[in-house]
Amino acid sequence: MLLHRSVVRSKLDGSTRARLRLVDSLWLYVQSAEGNVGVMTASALRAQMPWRRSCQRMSYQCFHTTHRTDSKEHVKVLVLGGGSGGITMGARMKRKVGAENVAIVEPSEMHYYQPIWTLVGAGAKSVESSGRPTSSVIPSGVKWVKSRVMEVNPDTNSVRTDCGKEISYEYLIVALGLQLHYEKIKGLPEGFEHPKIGSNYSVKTVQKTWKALQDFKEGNAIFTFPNTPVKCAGAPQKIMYLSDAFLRKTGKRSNANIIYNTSLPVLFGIKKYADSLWEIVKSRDLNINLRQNLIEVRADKQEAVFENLDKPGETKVFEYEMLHVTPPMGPPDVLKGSPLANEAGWLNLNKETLQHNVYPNVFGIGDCTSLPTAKTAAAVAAQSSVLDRTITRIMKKNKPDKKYDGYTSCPLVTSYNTVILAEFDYNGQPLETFPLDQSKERRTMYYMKADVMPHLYWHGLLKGLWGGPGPYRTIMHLGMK
Ligand code: FAD
Ligand code: UQ1
Repeated sequence: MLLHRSVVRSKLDGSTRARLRLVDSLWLYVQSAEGNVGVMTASALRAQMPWRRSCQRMSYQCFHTTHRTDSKEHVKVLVLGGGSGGITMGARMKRKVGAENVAIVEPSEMHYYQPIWTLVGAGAKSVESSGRPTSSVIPSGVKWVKSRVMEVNPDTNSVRTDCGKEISYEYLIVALGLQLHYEKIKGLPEGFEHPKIGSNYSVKTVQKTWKALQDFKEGNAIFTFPNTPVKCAGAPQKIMYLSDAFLRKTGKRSNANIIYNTSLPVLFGIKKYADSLWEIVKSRDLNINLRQNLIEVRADKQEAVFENLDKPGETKVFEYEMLHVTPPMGPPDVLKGSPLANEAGWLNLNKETLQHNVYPNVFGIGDCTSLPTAKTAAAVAAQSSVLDRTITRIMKKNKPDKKYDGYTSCPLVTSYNTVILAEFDYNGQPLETFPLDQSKERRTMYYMKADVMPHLYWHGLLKGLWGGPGPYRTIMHLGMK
């Protein structure tokens, strides 16, 4: 159960037996002696509990069980991470080897459909609609190991969890997602305790975006894109288009200077869609500054500091009335420096088969991988059907025969009723599902993004029944060149 911060505070008063667990550098899950669980910021917690000043440096503690369990278990197929990729592969592997032979390691009580956070930040959907209990998405009969993986030892085919459990496996599927690094921006994450700042990238801060937008009076509305790989590279600018539309709708647009400060040298990586986006940007009077990287937020003064990536040492301070932060991102800590990672820390996979380049019984899917394509749930869908096939072949001692082409998709929300549906492959070539020009803003695509995709996610992808639009693309393009 998640409790409001203030409730957590009151529950904690006098409760020295509260158990704490660092979720990221900002948020802590807190479990009081009565067993209630909540989240609060690290700084708020330090203020509450001076005897725990070092909590930010605390090691992870086993959260879900009262005592550490130094035990051993074995499973045929072990899945690390119960996000989009992990649940999807759990469902597919259950069909392959039987539920009793599959386990998923995932610490979170809630599973979120992250793509809808773009619309939550703009007030078009509720945050509640984005989450379901993890227990409800774990395929029935599959074991849910409610812990965090702390160490992966592919040489001994085993992993260790924060509860001290050692789990050995025959086949390992790594689906750990990526890690958000708000703390790499000076002044964050504490800055989120102030108003006028939000971030659609975390369930903790997405409603703050909507609040900042509603409270907007006059001044700069600034949207950022960091100097790292990100998931859904379109999301940092989708919220800008939605904010622009909201301010127009509420008659405040003439008071607003809308600015998109991006670390990238381009607005969007695929020219066909970038051309359309530049047209929109020009027609809606949006200011795009390339190669500008957010390095500091002075939330008390409503100031954001950017470095010019082309002129080292040159920084610029912007005042803001609203700031949307897309945080730096990177591979999960547990992978970085492990034998499974490449030099950059991402899971070292064969980009066509999704089999590990060094350990043949290890596979991966999604944001944690080295696959050189845009990190999206749409990519996870396409990867899942290839990975299913690869693992099946490997289990039968055959060579993988199906190849992932890098398919990924980004529904670029450009207003409260239009979307440009970008779809492309490893070569950056458009790979469009529908037999029409998807670089045009379309209402049908908005409907698909807002109302169809969530169903496809919960009832198709997570059940292992949706492997991406590949087969439909072929049918829809029959008879076309
Ligand atoms: P996740 O779904 O993030 O799952 C990773 C899981 O691993 C998490 O549940 C986490 O708790 C768990 N985990 C992490 N560390 C450990 C550990 N040590 N031990 C055990 N478990 C661990 N995609 C689209 O296709 N279309 C969109 O329009 C779109 N829009 C987006 C908008 C926003 C604002 C965001 C944030 C994302 C968007 N995405 C979109 C991206 C999409 O949500 C991700 O690409 C997708 O969820 C990746 O799946 P994954 O399984 O790799 O990672
Ligand atoms: C998709 O498959 C998918 O995963 C379920 C998404 O994530 C939410 C998407 O945003 C998109 C666009 C796809 C691709 C599906 C079609 C029908 C083009």
